[in-house]
Amino acid sequence: MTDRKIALITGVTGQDGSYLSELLLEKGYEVHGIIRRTSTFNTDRIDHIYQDPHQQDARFFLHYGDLTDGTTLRRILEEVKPVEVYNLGAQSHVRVSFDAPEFTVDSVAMGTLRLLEAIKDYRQRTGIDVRYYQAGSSEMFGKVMEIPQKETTPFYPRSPYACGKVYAHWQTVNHRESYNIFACNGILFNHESPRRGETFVTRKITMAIARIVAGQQKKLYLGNLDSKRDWGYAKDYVKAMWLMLQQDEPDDYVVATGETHSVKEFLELAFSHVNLQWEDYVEFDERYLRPAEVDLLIGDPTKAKEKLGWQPSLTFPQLVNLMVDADLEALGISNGDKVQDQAYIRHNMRPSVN
Ligand code: NDP
Ligand code: GDR
Repeated sequence: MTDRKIALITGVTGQDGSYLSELLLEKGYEVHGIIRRTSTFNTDRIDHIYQDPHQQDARFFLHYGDLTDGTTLRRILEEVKPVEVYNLGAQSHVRVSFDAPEFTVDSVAMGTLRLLEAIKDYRQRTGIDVRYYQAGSSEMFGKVMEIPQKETTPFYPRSPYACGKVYAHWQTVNHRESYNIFACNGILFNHESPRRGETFVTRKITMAIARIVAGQQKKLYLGNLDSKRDWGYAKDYVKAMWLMLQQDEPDDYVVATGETHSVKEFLELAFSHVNLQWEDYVEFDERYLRPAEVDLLIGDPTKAKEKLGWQPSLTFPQLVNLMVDADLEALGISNGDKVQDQAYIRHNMRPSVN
């Protein structure tokens, strides 16, 4: 038996799972993550913290499992004996959720129920208290009912993904109220980073910019440029998850920056960081439109600030620049001057004057 805290994370291979693992390891936790078997490796984001489990002092372990497989979730809980469980696993792409609604809802909604039920039974059998974090989303607010959106704003989900998250939210509240489980819902607004999945709009843009500068891509095809999002930095947001589970009482919190920007504004800032004009590269493709769009998200993080002492650390322009620079660096292009030169040389374009 060890004295250190043990945490279990679903979705450990994702953007947030990787940052949360790093945070918990820094805090001295033993961290267990659930990964899915895939035909190609999908552990890029956590390879740098992977430890050989045979190592004496190993504190990071991976287990095969899936939120659609309740038996395995139960077995992993029994084996790992966590005191904190972070449920980050999901088919998390909103557009894709319209194409694969059943799988999306199975992982997002039923997956949450399976995990909560497993925790309930595990706690009853062992007497070990488990604190639970549910990865809720601003997508649950969907159609604008109130601006800014806060914990009390009514939900109006606009996609299978968001409908699944609303179910997961209320099921989490229900397990808290029915069985006295320390269960928290984080209602997190969009959060991005250099580890963001490559088909979400921010990363799609910053990767395209790097490729354009490197001469590997000519056009960037996007859908709706008018929707507005409250974009923050993922590394900050995983801190809020952890903070929620360290409070005296379980509760639900909006985590957001309190600012909103359109996709167009993101494009403007990101392209101008490398002295290019987005209008020269971006083309419309209707396949990226959603059957129902969420037009405007802007969160009110007052409760998280006051009760958790949480703060975002980056401004919107800093986040955009950080992401562009990281994608440039991944292609071996490291600073603004070089960027301007390379763009000029490879495309024979005139660098923009502003
Ligand atoms: P990612 O898409 O980067 O990661 C999702 C993770 O879930 C991956 O590890 C993925 O595994 C795993 N996963 C997918 N399906 C299953 C399944 N059936 N069983 C177990 N695991 C599964 O998401 P993020 O890291 O960006 O987000 C983390 C969570 O927070 C998600 O639940 C997301 O819906 C939610 N969220 C995200 C926000 C954001 O802006 N990033 C905002 C609000 C909520 P694999 O690598 O094998 O695909
Ligand atoms: P979102 O993020 O749907 O808010 O969900 P995404 O980056 O996919 O879309 C943001 C906005 O950009 C518009 N858009 C495009 N989106 C994508 N992916 N690809 C495009 O080519 C494109 N063109 C325009 C979209 O229409 C949308 O308005 C993310 C996910 O991480 C969810 O899991 C999470 O719950 C929410 O954020 C909060």
